[in-house]
Amino acid sequence: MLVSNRDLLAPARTRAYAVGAFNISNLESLLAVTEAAVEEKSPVIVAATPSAIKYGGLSYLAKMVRTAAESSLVPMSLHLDHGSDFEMVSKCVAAGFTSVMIDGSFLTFEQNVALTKRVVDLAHPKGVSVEAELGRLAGVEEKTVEEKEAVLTDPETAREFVENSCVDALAVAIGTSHGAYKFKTEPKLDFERLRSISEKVDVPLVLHGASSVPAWIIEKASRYGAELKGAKGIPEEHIQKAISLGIAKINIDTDLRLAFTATVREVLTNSPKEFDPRKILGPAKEAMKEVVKSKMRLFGSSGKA
Ligand code: PGH
Ligand code: CA
Ligand code: ZN
Repeated sequence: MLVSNRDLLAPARTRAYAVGAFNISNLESLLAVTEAAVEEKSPVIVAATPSAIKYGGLSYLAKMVRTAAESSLVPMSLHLDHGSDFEMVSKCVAAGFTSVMIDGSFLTFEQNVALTKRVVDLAHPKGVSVEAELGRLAGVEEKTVEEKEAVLTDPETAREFVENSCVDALAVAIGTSHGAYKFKTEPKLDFERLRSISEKVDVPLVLHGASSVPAWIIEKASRYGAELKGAKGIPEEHIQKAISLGIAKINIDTDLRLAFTATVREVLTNSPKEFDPRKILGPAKEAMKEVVKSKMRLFGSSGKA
């Protein structure tokens, strides 16, 4: 059965682990996430962005995830990631999503509160939980957010935001960004800011843009022709520290894409006679699954299902 993020995240915050939210857009990525959760006995959040929904179809994705939840016996939620507007959220709630994010990070504080509150009023009576974003992450989203447009989350504003919007979880900006190119120099997160937000806000906090961009995946992809010079992510120690300071949900997309692409390239290079999609996508799914499993161990959610 699908549960809401509220059900998944409440024990995570009090027991100092985090639940991974993994972006899916097709059968292979969903199988990778589901099989990883079953093998790790981990709660899991299956996340779909508006662009994933455009790609896979709302009804296809929602029904596929429902099937995954019915056959897997681990607590799973179906979450709208970076919901763009009220209409998108309404459609997803109607399609059976158990959790939604409304991304008002480009609005003013008042507009963001008002939109989030409107989503909360729609979602809560249906048992659907709501995540909002305060501050603004840089990087690849529906449209790219330039570095100079990024805004870190102010702790006192965060307290006010949660109080006024009645939101269930808050995505914070502390120096991460979306995509494979997070830092030009050394990785740096603002842990003091996170500590202070954590003290003021009692809903679970969410870390977006949390992919580590592992060197070994970049090397493998590059060996088979990928061009990913300068790719850099969040070191795993930073992730653990963030969890200890109150992060209870961690979003991962880029690392799955990289694992998928590196393996597709490897198979196509090493087996030029192969043309069965299952023989190409099957190994790519396995590679994504291994990444998801290692995240669950890193986040401490393994064995918590
Ligand atoms: C994310 C994913 N999705 O909402 O925040 O971030 O690009 O670091 O995987 P990454
Ligand atoms: Ca945003
Ligand atoms: Zn995100």
